[in-house]
Amino acid sequence: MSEGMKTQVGLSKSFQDYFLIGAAVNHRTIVSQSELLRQHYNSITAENEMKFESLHPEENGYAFEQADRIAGFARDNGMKLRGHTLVWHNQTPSWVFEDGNGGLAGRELLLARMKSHIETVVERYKDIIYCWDVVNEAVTDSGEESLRPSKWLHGIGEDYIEQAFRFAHEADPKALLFYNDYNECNPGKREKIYSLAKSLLENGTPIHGIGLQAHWSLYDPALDLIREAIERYASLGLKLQVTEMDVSVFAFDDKRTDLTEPTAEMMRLQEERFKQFFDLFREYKDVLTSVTFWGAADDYTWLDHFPVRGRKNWPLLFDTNQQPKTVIQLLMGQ
Ligand code: HAH
Repeated sequence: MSEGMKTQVGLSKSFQDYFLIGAAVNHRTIVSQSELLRQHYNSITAENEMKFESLHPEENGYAFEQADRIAGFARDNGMKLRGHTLVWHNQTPSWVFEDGNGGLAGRELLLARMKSHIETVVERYKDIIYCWDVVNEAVTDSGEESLRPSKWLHGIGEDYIEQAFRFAHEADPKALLFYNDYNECNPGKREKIYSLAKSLLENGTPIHGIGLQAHWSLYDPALDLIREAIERYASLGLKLQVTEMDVSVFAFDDKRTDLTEPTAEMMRLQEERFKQFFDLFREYKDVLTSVTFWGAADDYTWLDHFPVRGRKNWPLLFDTNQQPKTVIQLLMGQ
């Protein structure tokens, strides 16, 4: 066998002619799931370690250690790294929005802080991070308003999104810059995201893609709505990435907490859904450049706590023992 040839075939290898296969990792899972990650994934995203509150907890102090470890894991293993995320209303420390005298930071101060944060972080990882979620979740889920009321919007104004993309582009002109959001297939929210991206393009903002988080379930969204969302976003000429996929075994309003393992019916439905999603994704390989899961295996998922406290979920392709679910054979047999 020639040098460099992989002896073990993995999921990402099976999809090498289509798109990258990624997983969110954290400082624990790059240890506890390292073999699984190496075998099956060719892209990673830091679940929390590159968010504002993790990297920049105080104005004059950055904390790079855990993010550096994740960047190192990607470098050591020849994996792609997605950056997540520069500007978001959550997991951002309160000092950012304060003026230090008991008042709120004004527009110029906020813009200066945003610029300096983006420059520092993007420049630090520009050798390995090839794309960034520049702005996360800026759009409302429902109602007339398009932009979510947030401290960024309130303090800077509607152009905060465009400013963030410009700062990121200046810091690394080669990085691909994404707008990322959830409920991205809901027709009402889809149109708001579409209009936002369209107006950014029209005023010359350096945006290159839309991230579809894809926090889905056995029941939602319907396949037709996923296809419509892909078509709609792709019509802007932007690249698309599935950035945070998981397939919850519970319907949105299901609050049951009694299960210690998924039912056979849940696994059957999940397999069917994954199969449908990947058949669809393959059809769009020219616009869809990466499919990232928000975790690598069911032994760790953020959905174990959210939105029902203490309830376990089984939303990923590998089980709690990091063994492939049966759907993996179907996906890899293509
Ligand atoms: C995502 N939000 C975030 O982008 C990601 O950074 C985080 O780790 C998990 C999920 C999804 C979301 C949310 O946080 C709250 C309500 C709905 C959806």
